[in-house]
Formats: sequence, C-alpha cells, structure tokens
Amino acid sequence: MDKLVVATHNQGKLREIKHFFSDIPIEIISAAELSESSPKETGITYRENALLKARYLYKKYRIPTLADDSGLEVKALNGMPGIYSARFDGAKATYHSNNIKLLGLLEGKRDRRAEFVCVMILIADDKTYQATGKVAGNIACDFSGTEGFGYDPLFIPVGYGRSYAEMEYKKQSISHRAVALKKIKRIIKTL
Ligand code: ITT
Repeated sequence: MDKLVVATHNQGKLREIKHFFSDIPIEIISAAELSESSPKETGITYRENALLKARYLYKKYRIPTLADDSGLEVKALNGMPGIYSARFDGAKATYHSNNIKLLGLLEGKRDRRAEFVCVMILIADDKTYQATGKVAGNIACDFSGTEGFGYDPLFIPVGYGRSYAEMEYKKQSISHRAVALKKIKRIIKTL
C-alpha cells in the first residue's frame, strides 16, 4: 500500500497519524487536501462514526482510507462526553470551552478517573478492519502543558505524573491513538 487517505479534519489527529507513519513509505492524504467536507456523525458508537467517515471517502476515491473516532469517558459523569467529546460544550464548542465545562462539572469531585478511547477503521480493497486503543487516566484540577490538542492539558495517564499536553513526543508512543495505530500499522504492512 503506497497511499492512505486519512478521513479527518482534526489537525491534531492528523499530525499524530502522519508522525506515526513517517517511518514507512506511505503517502498520507488528508480529507482537507481532497477539499472534502465530513459526513454528519450520526452514529451512537465510535465504530459507527468511524465507519461513516471512512466509507464516505473510500466510496469516492477507492484509495485505502483510515478514520479515527475518539473520545474521553469520565467515570463520575457516567462516561460522558464519550462520542460527544468534540462538541461537549455545544455546537460552538472550542477545545478551551470543552475543558472549562469538564473542570466545572468535576469541581469538588474526588473521583476524577477517565479513559481515552480511540476506534480506528481502515478500509482497503473493500475490506474493513478495526483497531481500538484505550488509556486510563485522571482529569487534573487545572490546565498544564501546551502540546497536543483537545483535552490533552487535563488528561494525566496512569503511571505518568504529567498531562498529555506536557509529554511532547511521548504521547505519540503511549496514547489511545498510538495503541490503535500500532495495530493498524501491522495490518497495513500485510496489504
Ligand atoms: P474528525 O471527526 O474530523 O476526525 P473530530 O475532532 O470531530 O475530528 P471526533 O468526532 O473523533 O473527532 O471527536 C474527538 C474529540 O475527542 C476531539 O475533538 C477532542 O476533543 C477529543 N480527543 C480525541 N482524541 C484526543 C486526544 O488525543 N487528545 C485530546 N483530545 C482528544
């Protein structure tokens, strides 16, 4: 396989995916480079939404396509925001407003456990492959770090005394996305 369409408009995800494949000879083409919009994420699971995103571009271009649907599941919020992580604070949500909303909902709470989940769908040669990555952690009481995107400044993975946003390249090897990407890379190498 020498080309891979990555069905995302999220620059943070795209940067991480490109970096992950930088050691193999594969051309990464993003949805933005194809001037494509994204389909409505009407699914109620990560898998359904990742399938919607991957199928939308695969049907059009017939080039192997990878989609990522991911989210942050907070225990004390019964798993919210989960698949609604991108627009947790509403239609006009920004990363910052989502983080502020999360901090507000957890104010005074001792249980700050959370899990980051990433479900990736790869479609190649009309076959569909799935890989999941999960990382357990805790939601910090305040922002720290400037790297990454989304909830990175608040998420402290178990076993690390710092947030994803303070990790620079370390996030690229231990994150929920990295776990899923390692599985996808193994599949890609066989195609
Ligand atoms: P695409 O659908 O175009 O890929 P999106 O941002 O809408 O981009 P999702 O629907 O999968 O993607 O939403 C995932 C949200 O979860 C994302 O916007 C972030 O707020 C959060 N998220 C996912 N992975 C993250 C990570 O590694 N670090 C921080 N936040 C993350």
